Amino acid sequence: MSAATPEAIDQQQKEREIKLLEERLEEYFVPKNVAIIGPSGVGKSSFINSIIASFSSKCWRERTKVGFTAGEGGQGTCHLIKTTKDEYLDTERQKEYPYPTLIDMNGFENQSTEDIKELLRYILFGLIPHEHKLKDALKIYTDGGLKGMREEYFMNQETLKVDCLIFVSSTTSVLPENLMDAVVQVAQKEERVIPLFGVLTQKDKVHDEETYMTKKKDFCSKLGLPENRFLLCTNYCDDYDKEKGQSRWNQVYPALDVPNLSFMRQVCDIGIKVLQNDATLHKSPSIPSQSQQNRQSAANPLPPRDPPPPIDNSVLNVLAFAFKGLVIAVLLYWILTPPFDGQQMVDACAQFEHKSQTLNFSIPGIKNLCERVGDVTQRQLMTPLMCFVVVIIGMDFVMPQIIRMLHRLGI
Ligand SMILES: Nc1nc2c(ncn2[C@@H]2O[C@H](COP(=O)(O)OP(=O)(O)OP(=O)(O)O)[C@@H](O)[C@H]2O)c(=O)[nH]1
Ligand SMILES: [Mg+2]
Repeated sequence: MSAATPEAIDQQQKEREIKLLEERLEEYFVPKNVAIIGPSGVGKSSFINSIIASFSSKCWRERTKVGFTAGEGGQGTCHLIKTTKDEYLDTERQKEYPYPTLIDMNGFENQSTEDIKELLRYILFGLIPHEHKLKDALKIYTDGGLKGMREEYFMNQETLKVDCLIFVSSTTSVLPENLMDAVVQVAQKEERVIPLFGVLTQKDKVHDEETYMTKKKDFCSKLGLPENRFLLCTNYCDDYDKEKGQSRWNQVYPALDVPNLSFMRQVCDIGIKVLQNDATLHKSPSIPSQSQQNRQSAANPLPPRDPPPPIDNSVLNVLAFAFKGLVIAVLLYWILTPPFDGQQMVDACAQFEHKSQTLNFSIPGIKNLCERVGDVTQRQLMTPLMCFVVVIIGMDFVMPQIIRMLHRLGI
């Protein structure tokens, strides 16, 4: 019997890794939102494409654009781009599992300034929508400061709340320590704590083991990463194709996929989750725009007043539910009102009863009707109807809290 080739062994390992990953994914239903961050050109988009290729048995495909963004005319990622499992998976069988939604982005220089941290907060809380240009957000800061940014983004829905953050750097570039500081500060030290992972790309360019080990140590200690949250990888790229003498668009490379899959098994673990996931970004009081402020101060140079207190989201929720209840009650009242005057019916029944007693006669149909006159005129129906409305609205309010509690308990 001939010995298995290294390629066949890699292929077997890849299949085993996919099986292990899917066993993890079986433990929950909603895909995790996994965001990839790092400075320009370190291989973030290449890493996302490599991860997607590792999930596939066919070939690598360009799912998010690769290319280093140098300056304004650069070729790389400019927008926040999400790629969902339905877009990247090859088979219907795989789509039944909650494979993660991968979020690619660009626009972060090696800085730990207020604008970078603020933008990062919005991203982590899901306030930045798919295909939004991140450089625009930073431009808003340049033009209108923190107030301008808040005005622009605070009212956005939390549509893409990040469950896990992967910081990417490369073995060949200087560690972006300032950006790493900003990420640790915003993702790990604020109320909502997001699991952080780290990737060093360009394993193929590591020639000096000692230099690499020093870099890896610094990278992991700065981000506070244990071994299971770190990956050294070679991405699917032109250099690797050249080395193999093959083209990635015709195949996958199981040797590259195996470590990626093993890493993604950690990322997708249900146990590695956000702390204080229900915390909301502190929404400060509405701030007038710069031009409004200028106009106001020119026309009316009053001393600044205390800002109004922030509107609590839960108060808004209660008001919304109360309004909904009111609308349902009014509609029910309108639908159930009989098409005749209830009071006239009551009077007629009283006269009928009086006459039937004095003249000693009875008409059974009318007698029965008059006995149920309260039902017909709704008086007795209103109390159960109101109870019904209160219970329905109460359930609307209570059910999300119960589901969230069960979710937190991991049920
Ligand atoms: N040799 C080698 N090259 C890589 C590797 N990963 C990425 N590259 C190359 O690095 C360049 C930049 O890769 P991208 O994936 O576009 O980097 P990015 O971080 O998304 O860049 P921006 O979107 O501009 O921030 C490309 O030419 C890739 O082919 C790797 O592991 N090894
Ligand atoms: Mg990119």
